[in-house]
Amino acid sequence: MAHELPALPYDYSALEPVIDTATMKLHHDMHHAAYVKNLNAALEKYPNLQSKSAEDLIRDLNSIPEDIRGAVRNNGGGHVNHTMFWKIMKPQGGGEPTGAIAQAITKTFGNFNDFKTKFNDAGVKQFGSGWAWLVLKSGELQVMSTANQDNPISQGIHPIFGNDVWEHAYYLKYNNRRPEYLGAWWGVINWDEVNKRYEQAKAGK
Ligand code: MN3
Repeated sequence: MAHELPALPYDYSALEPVIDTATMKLHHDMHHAAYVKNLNAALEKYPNLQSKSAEDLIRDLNSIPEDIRGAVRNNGGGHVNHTMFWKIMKPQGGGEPTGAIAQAITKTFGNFNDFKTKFNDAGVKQFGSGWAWLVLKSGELQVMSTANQDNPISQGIHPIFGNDVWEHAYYLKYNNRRPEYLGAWWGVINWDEVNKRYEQAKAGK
């Protein structure tokens, strides 16, 4: 069963003005599609790996044959990361966190604003391409960043949500102003989905 590009759960224009329509089209239809295509191509000569989920493939990269390990890391990671990314955003999202994640953020970071500052800082300081993350590591919330399409699950860490700081995610609208993109992005976050992912992380999934 080949990996498939998931449909966006809303229109290309639904996250305007935070994320512009042209960026959404390119990002989903070209970038994410390419990760899926390249992941499938890498798995072509390894039928026994084709039934594994993308998450399972990147969870234990050492078990992936060396000749496709880099391709699986980059494209499997790209597929997992973007599949998450579309879901943790929504039109008319944003606002203060809700539910269990709200309490956990306050407990760990003091308040939502201090958490946002820390998260945005991780995104700004990620040199080149990568992601900023809120993760659950050994039962504790933590902010981290990864390079390229690396996902925390390859390090045994549960990703709760991440923001894409590759230039393709913001350059058309924000040009080189990554901090402005990171600040505006909180206006589309989907706290219901984040809470779902927090529960899954706590359950060790
Ligand atoms: Mn991207």
